[in-house]
Amino acid sequence: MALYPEAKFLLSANDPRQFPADHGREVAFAGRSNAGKSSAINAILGRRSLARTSKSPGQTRLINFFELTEGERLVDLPGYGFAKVPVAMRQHWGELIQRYFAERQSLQGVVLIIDARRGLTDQDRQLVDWIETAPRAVHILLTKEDKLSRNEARQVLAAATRELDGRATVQLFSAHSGSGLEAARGRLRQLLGE
Ligand SMILES: Nc1nc2c(ncn2[C@@H]2O[C@H](COP(=O)(O)OP(=O)(O)OP(=O)(O)O)[C@@H](O)[C@H]2O)c(=O)[nH]1
Ligand SMILES: [Mg+2]
Repeated sequence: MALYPEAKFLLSANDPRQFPADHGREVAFAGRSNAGKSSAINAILGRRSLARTSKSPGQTRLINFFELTEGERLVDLPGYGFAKVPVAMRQHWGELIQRYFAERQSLQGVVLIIDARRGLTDQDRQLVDWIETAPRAVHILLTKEDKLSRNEARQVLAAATRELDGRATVQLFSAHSGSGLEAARGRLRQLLGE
């Protein structure tokens, strides 16, 4: 059975005034453009296409809120680091995400999606700093593990664990093969305080 069988799309926001009421608990999914955020959300919720995925980067342009149960939400943030996006739009996204992290009281934790083939980038490090403007948990999914050999996967995990040095929990994941899925589900429930 799906983890949250009643999960449904709530609204898209382009401006903090459009955010749903800041009550209850929510967990946000963040990461570079095309890293696999929307795919991870669908895999974790066991729903084929609740969050929209795409082969071309920069598809999630708004902050998308999903309701899991009453008072529990999951948030799909727009990806960063996509060079082809006009500067003004990139700035707008940056400000939107930064304000979201700075102001959102109901935000319990962030699942940071990182393409395991790239590892952590400077923008990912910057994001961890923004998230930590309030005391919040960060859980990292090193995704697309299916694209790596076992040995490569082990090395990426070791390097990320070493670098993060306790600031975040980290695991390997694949939305396609389902590896790491149960661990990610367990961590999501923890972050939501269940
Ligand atoms: N091999 C593999 N491909 C994946 C995996 N997860 C996502 N992808 C692919 O990566 C591409 C981007 O996935 P999305 O989930 O749309 O990525 P996103 O981070 O939401 O992208 P934006 O919304 O554009 O920022 C798609 O072509 C997916 O099929 C995975 O675990 N393994
Ligand atoms: Mg997306």
